[in-house]
Amino acid sequence: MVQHAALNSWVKECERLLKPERVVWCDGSEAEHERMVREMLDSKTLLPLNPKSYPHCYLHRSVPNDVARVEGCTFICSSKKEDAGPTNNWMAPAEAKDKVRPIFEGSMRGRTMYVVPYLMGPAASPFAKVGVEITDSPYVVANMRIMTRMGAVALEHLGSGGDFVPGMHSTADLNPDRRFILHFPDENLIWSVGSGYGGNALLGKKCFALRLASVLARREGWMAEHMLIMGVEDPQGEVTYVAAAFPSACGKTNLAMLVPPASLPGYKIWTVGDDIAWLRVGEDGRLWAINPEAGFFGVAPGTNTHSNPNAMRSLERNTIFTNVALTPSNEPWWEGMDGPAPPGTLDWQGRPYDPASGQKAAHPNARFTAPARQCPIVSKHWEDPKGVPISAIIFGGRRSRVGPLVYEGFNWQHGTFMGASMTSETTAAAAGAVGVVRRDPMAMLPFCGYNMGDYFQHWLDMGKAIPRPPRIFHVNWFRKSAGGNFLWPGFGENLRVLKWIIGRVKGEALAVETALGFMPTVEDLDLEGLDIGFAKGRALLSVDYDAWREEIPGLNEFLNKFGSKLPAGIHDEGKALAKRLGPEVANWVI
Ligand code: OXD
Ligand code: MN
Repeated sequence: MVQHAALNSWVKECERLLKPERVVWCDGSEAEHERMVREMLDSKTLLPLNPKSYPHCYLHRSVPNDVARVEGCTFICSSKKEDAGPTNNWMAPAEAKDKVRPIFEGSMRGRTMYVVPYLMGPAASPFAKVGVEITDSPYVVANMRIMTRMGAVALEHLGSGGDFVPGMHSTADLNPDRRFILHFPDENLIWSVGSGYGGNALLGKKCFALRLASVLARREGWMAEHMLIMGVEDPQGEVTYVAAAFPSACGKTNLAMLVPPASLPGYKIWTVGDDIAWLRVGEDGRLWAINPEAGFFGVAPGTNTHSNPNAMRSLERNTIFTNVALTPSNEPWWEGMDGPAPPGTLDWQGRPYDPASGQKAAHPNARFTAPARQCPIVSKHWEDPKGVPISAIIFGGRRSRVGPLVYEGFNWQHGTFMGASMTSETTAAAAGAVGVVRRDPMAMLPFCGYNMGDYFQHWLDMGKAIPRPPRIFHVNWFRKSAGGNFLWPGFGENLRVLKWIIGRVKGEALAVETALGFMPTVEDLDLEGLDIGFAKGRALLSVDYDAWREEIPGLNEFLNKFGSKLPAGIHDEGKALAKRLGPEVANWVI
């Protein structure tokens, strides 16, 4: 019990419905954490990892059907269907509650109900917001302790009458047919049942900091975005901050922790966040960003000392690994880690792993949950109450053919159109087919809590409300040659693209005007020391007119879904793009 009547009465109400054996209020302390870890080790919810090489690290194996976000079971329960829009699943609030309440009913019998107060945003920030999650999963509590500021600090922030976002979570019977992730934007309420997976069960992350926060942000004139935040320090010591939106598992964590290549001496990168940004107009007229999270919930496969040495160092202690493989020396292992799996490795389900089987040892969406403060290059401003000023917004996707390496929007409205038309190949972060091309505006398709037509309008409105707006860019690290090889080396070399972007922001870098936007020529990019000949450079930095003409009808069809909600500004930009691509595609039909 705390000194907050509304919180106490909601907790009581949950207790009556869920019927737990006991209720535990989490204070976030070390002692509480140690006690819960001991209990989880006893129940095999956690397995210990090698205490020498991975101190205070644990492995969790989830049930095989519960390994990713489930977009098909995720609903926006606004009172009007129109407010959820054509890209969200919708249920009327009363219907949703009637349908899902029976699944919650008595689901915590014999279990402990944890009450987890948490803070999204740095404790000293006026922009931080309080959530309270009720859960029967000690694994969720341990993850929330890394991903948010949890326990006493949140209750202090809340005081006796502050606002909080209530979130009721129960793993229930983990039955995928009885799995629902419900958002009630009118009440600022979350219900999640039947899954223990991060994006479905750590309610502070996608449910609160994106889906509900995006609704709040629109109402209050700010932005909640699926963006990393990073500082790029040039050899003169000047730091420029950028925010970048890429779809899930498309390299946000790697970019946020980039290691500058030796051929660009004097550059340093500072990580502020790797997944979510809350952005507001500052007193100086610039857009300022905070990272509402306190940890990284990163994709393990593909992470290694070459692709992301800073992530590797962030996760070597106090980290929870989920669905990775386990070596005989009790160390985590995944595909794309340094070196092959040692003989005797167990796969993510605890079965002996046979590399000849063609199966993966780690699940493709295996994760690490690591405290942000452990990142060797964490920015000294990562907990700055006012955030960091953003000079550039970068959209990106995974496209083998269509997207050039980088281009810049002509202005905010065109940049908003670039975000609205973002398209990417799907990854294992969500259940379903991998590698399928889908529209994913601003990388927010699964995370926007309201009609995306209104969301595009909100972006356009924000453009008018920011006196000194960031410039908007689009990147694609994944373009392939006709032979199917990646044209761009990626990883640390992406700094070359950031260097051009920052040069543009400062009015120093050159560009040519193309149908898509301003683009560097091969000479405008610093490619010193890279084995990229003129032909490859041209392939990376050209507009594939045929591919773009093919793109237009699908884009048209997607944007048409928003009907009268599609802002005129987006429609106009589509029409202008079609015109620039040539008379063959001038049939922009919205
Ligand atoms: C994530 C996701 O986990 O986007 O960040 O799925
Ligand atoms: Mn994400």
